[in-house]
Amino acid sequence: MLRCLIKDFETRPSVTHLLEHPFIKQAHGKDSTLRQQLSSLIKEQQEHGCRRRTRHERINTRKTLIIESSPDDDLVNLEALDEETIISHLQRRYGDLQIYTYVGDILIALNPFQSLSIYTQQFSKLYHGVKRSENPPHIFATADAAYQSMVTFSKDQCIIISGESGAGKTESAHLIVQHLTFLGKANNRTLREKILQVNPLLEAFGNACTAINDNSSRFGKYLEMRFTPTGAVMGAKISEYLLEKSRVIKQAAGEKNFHIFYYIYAGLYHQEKLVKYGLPDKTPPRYIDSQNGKVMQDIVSSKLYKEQFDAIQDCFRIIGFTEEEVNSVYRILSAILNTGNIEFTSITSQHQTDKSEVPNTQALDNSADLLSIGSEELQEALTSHCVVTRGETIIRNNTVDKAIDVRDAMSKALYGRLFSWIVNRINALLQPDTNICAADSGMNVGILDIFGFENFKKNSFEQLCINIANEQIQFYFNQHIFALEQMEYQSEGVDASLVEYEDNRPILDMFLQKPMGLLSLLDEESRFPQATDQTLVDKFEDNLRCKYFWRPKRVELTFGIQHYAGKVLYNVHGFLEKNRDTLPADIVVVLRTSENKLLQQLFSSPLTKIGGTRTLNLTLKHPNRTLNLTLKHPNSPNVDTMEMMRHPEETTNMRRQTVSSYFRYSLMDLLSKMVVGQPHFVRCIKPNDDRQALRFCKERVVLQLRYTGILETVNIRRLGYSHRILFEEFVSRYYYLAFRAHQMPESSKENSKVILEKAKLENWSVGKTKVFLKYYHVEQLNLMLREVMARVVVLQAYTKGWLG
Ligand code: AOV
Ligand code: MG
Repeated sequence: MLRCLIKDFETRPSVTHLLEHPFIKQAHGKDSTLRQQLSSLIKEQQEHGCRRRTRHERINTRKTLIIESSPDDDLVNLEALDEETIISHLQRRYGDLQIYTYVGDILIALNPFQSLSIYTQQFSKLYHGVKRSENPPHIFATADAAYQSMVTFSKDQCIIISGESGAGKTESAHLIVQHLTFLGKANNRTLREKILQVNPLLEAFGNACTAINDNSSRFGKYLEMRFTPTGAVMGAKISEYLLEKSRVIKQAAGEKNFHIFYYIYAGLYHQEKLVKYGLPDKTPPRYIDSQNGKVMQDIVSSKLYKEQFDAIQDCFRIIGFTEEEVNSVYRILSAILNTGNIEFTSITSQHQTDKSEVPNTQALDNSADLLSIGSEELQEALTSHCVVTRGETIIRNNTVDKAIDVRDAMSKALYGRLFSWIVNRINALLQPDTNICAADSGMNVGILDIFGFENFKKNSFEQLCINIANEQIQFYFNQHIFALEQMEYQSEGVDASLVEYEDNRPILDMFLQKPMGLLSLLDEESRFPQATDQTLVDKFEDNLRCKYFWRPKRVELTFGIQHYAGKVLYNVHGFLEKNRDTLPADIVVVLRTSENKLLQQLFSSPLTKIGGTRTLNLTLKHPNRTLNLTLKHPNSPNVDTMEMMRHPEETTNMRRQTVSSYFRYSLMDLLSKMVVGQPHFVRCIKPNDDRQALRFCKERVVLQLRYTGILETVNIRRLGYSHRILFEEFVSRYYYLAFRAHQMPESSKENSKVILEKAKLENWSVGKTKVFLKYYHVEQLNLMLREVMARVVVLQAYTKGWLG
């Protein structure tokens, strides 16, 4: 059957070269009409030129071009395996708008920077339970592989999408969710619709325009889709990681705040509701005015923001948020914008020095009103703080600078907690019925979409965390693709060529080791009240003596890191404060007095005592050696307790939790989720930095292929055995292929061989305890198994008389 790759004729500058495509060349019989169709398309193009057509013309002339999958689709099939061959191959494919290419079971996705018509229902149908090689590579095929594997073996799956900022991870994650909802057809249409609204809603709150990507993810997201034992979608659960809260109060030049602020401003402006939310209609609030007033024009004139606001309203409604909840969300967002507009002046009197006050209380009053708290109490909490010494409570004044810090800390806390609340609420609304689907049923597909590697002109603490997270994902990839596989060849006595790869473990150790890793040093320094940016960077320099760290001579307060993906210079300015992420107890106390139910919830979390450690042994195990992924972390797993509340009387015996210790915990939590599932990797590549369609910048692509280890991956996929299955598991999985259904053959090497021979597979190997398979074997076995199972079910139905 022909499989098609549909392309809009009008978007193609030229299709002449496609006549050279091997499939088109070989077309015969019925398929030769394809060649004719293509020739007429080209003729048409030559006659009409490549001008942009009108919408009407486009609809009338829309043609489809049909291309069969080819051996070219997988880099493993290339004859020569040098960098140049791989790159020209990818370049040619990209020119043909074939953005996807396989490396065995791994998918490479080149960002097309234009919308393609290959994600329709028609394509979803194509990529449904068929062999990968039957269709051209596609993100849907990866989703299908995960889904089929889950259904066949009731085993959790995990799709890990990686790539640098702007490479296409988030788009890929959407497409995977779209295809999984198609595959897991629930009778419950509403549920499917709800799941499809999750990403747009979260992106409104967690994504923002950066210098690299207009829709850059500023948080990490692990979305688990849950299915019934028969494979119908049942619900979803999101885990969020490390939202970049600092963006709420300040954005780098040319960047913006989180999308939602612009959406609500535009939406409320058009609904003439700005007054209700205390938002000024002429001058934009400081937090969203990084472009000196221009933003107001944008907001008012942008149809897009207004449409997005309407879309977000729909998302909330479809997912099941109540009107009251949504209204509370808008109130809190507006309160944050008003909070940012509170200004302070310094007053000095004889007795009190450096006291601050709020000269114009308009913004303060608005904020207090929206948060349903007293305006005076709020002012008090911003301009002073309580300290307890020897059992006595003393009130101290805040300087103007301190008051500004407290104000901004409050805004960040409000936004951070609101975001976590939205995630928790979505989880509650999309929770599957545990009677049908147990949480640990093995019927989950997790999709990881984090913030990609970043290297700006100026990089701060946020970039450090983002890049460490990417470092960790790269490590995970290496472990799976190289380390585990090769260790097993050796211990099982299987003859396979070893492939060398760049191990980024030393870099990761430099960050995460205790007590001398960079994050520990940062934590230690954060505990000293007298610490400064200078003392911090000196401490790094004194203690981090390895080739991945250096201190540039002429740039002050800066250090450099040689990451797996390149060199990055970090400026330590603000590291300590960002890491401490202090939220004064006085603010928490006043926010707790709110009459707003949602706000009460956000700040009602109980205090968690920190101290002691929890250890998690990740299951990346090998018979001879457990991979050293044992991580210890302060036992503070609750997002709601992320920002510690420090009531003066409760500060004793408690170590404050810092962002970096929470981050360390988050990484571990994420890994622990990922390792339970069978991984599927999608490597997104950014073909150019100008976001131009069809521009393939060789140097940029080569760099990404190098640091992601694609060349080595091609090698190991060609030479190695990506699937190693214990005889016991192999026989119990596949005995249907060689034995009768009622026979229960012994789980032995011999029986494993019988099955492999009966299945007519070649190039496999057997070790001491395991069967060693190439990536394509598993797919073949699973397909055969599904066919046999289907026959068995039909047979049983006949024998039982169900089918007459
Ligand atoms: P990212 O998630 O990898 O960056 P995105 O998924 O946001 O990158 O992609 C960036 C932009 O590239 C999108 O907004 C689209 O315009 C375009 N794009 C990506 N993939 C496709 C596709 N398959 N089809 C059409 N356009 C695409 V970041 O979150 O910044 O790390 O942090
Ligand atoms: Mg993203």
